[in-house]
Amino acid sequence: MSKRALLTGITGQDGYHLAKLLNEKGYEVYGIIRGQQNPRRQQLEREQPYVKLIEADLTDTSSLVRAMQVAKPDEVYNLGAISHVGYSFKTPQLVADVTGKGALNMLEAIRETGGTETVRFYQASTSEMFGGLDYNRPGAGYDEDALFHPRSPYGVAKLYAHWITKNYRESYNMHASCGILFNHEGERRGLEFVTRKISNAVARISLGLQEHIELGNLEAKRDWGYAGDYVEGMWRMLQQDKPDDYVLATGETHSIEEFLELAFKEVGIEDWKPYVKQNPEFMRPAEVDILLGNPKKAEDVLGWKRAVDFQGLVKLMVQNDIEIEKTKKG
Ligand code: NDP
Ligand code: GDR
Repeated sequence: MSKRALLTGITGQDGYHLAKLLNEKGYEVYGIIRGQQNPRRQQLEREQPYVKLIEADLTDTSSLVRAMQVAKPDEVYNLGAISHVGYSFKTPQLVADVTGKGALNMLEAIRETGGTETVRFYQASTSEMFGGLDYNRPGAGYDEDALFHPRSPYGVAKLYAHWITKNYRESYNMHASCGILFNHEGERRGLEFVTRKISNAVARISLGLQEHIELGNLEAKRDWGYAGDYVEGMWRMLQQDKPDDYVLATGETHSIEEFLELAFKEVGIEDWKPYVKQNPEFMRPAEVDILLGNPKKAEDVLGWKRAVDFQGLVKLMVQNDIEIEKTKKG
């Protein structure tokens, strides 16, 4: 009998990679999709016809209960969220409802359908729960025991989701694990995130389709890995006998400027500065200046290690966007 998995956030970056991985592992994959006409539905149905879609919304527990009844999953991966940190300052209450309380709604749907002892649950926690090294300086990077100090409505909502997941583990003996994932990127990253915004702009500039790119803070540093590597870590967490929390990260940190430099070099441009304008619109009311993760526990216990390095990631993203833009152009 093949295992069954239910994913929220199926139309997002990680939903794509995780559904692909689970399908390759022989799972029956179910995904919840929201909205009466989700613009990403057609592409998903074309590219991943093996995913069975169920209409539901993280803010509507009754729809999640129905999704549980239809999918009858062995594993639930809660990837759904309003995930853009900058946007969370504009819609903080919505973000609390979806990104924070949505996790509680999913946990309750599991309980209401009798899955407390049988269903394994993954919560997509984040490095945004830490506040940047100025606030809390673990020399070797943030690990599972580092102090939290979220700096955005998104980070605060995720911290609630993180703790309610731990609480359900402790209260009801649920197999519920949190992956504290540092930034992970790739071909499927939304264009609103800085790495994809840059790789897309660099591709278009190199093809003569765009003149410059407007960005916010160029000095921020992030621990950037490849999304395809990180979904393997999520799956491994749910295969452990005991639930637990794990950091997934590369253990390296790089600035936006470093990303720009490598991305422009990939298309033969040595000096990126004339192509980049700073726009205060993309600055945040509070910033996380630097993130660096320590993935030792995941490496030791899960045997997980990232495969794609920073240089490889930038190259992969720029080349992917060049192909996409060329196809559009031609
Ligand atoms: P994306 O922004 O690409 O995807 C978010 C998903 O959530 C989309 O499928 C979206 O669906 C869905 N969603 C939004 N609102 C609702 C709702 N009300 N009900 C149900 N689904 C909803 O995120 P990623 O794939 O990059 O990330 C996956 C998860 O991991 C997120 O929770 C994110 O916060 C977290 N995370 C991501 C990291 C990263 O670097 N990528 C790092 C750490 C954590 P729709 O098509 O309807 O908009
Ligand atoms: P982040 O990713 O906030 O780390 O959250 P994002 O790519 O949005 O920002 C990274 C850094 O780049 C700076 N920046 C800009 N960001 C965006 N989006 N657009 C710009 O034009 C721009 N210019 C500079 C930001 O200020 C920031 O310092 C991502 C999301 O996937 C979260 O859901 C996830 O939890 C964390 O990663 C880990």
